[in-house]
Amino acid sequence: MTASAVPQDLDQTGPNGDHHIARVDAVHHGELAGAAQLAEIGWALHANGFHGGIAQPINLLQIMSAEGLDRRAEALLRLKFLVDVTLELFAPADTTPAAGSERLAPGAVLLRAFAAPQAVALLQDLQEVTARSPLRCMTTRGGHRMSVAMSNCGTTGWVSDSTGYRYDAIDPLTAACWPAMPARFRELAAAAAEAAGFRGFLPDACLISRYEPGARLSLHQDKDESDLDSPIVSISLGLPAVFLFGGHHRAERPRRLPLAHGDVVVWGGPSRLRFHGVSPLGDGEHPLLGRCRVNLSLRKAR
Ligand code: MD3
Ligand code: FE
Repeated sequence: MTASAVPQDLDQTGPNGDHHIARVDAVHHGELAGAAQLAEIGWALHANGFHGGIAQPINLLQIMSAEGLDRRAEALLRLKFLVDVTLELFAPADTTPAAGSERLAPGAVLLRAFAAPQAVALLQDLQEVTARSPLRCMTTRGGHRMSVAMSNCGTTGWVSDSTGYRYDAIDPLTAACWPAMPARFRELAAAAAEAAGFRGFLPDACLISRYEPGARLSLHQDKDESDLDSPIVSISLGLPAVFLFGGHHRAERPRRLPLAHGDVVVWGGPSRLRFHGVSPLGDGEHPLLGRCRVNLSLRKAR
């Protein structure tokens, strides 16, 4: 990468598909809005609150303060490098577009890497959401503390406490409404649903789940939503997990399905009420998220 290539790179949509577009897009935000946005992207890359990631915000803040805004091109170059290196670590060099789709069962479709090109932008959005409604481990009806930390965005959110599960417009932690659902979440979910054959999916709730090594989700059904005709769209980011895809009875042995960064699964139709869960997360280090996996599950709850 050469310094002179930077401004052009920033303004162009390159030839190599979605992956490149994502890079340009991520940097473009910074170019448009200057220092504050650059720092924000740094935070998104670092994914503050998700622990680790190689692009530490301190790097960007140092760049900004040491070199000042007159050195913005230089700062952007270095930011672009961070983004490139980060993405390259998990994206195979040439590919991403039109990630293949795989039908898992009637109504259940796996879209490999469907969200990968937008991962950085999704994490930026997520950062804003969790700044207002932080991730927290909820309590189950049985009084157990969940190993997965959760939050929500949208007009309603899934909550669990010792009295049981429900959807609620109010975050019990902040006593305020859940943050609005970022348009990008809604649009990506609608596009994934459409790709899986579900037209006009309009989610009103997004459950955000953070898994750290050892965290797991035992087999369960999602049936608190009043609209069971709509699918649930699930976006996986960060460390890979083994998803347990069961049947219509708890006793049925689940199929083990590895889900990686950027994978999107649409669960609808006859698969909507299947039992499912997540095996204990294995340890590892993801370039964007560090030692964790984040799942966004978009629902029509009302
Ligand atoms: C499969 N989360 O939060 S994605 C959950 O990967 C949850 O974090 C999992 O299950 C995760 O409730 C799975 C969402 C999901 C939702 C509904 C389903 C998967 C589903 C319904 C049927 C089959
Ligand atoms: Fe679930």
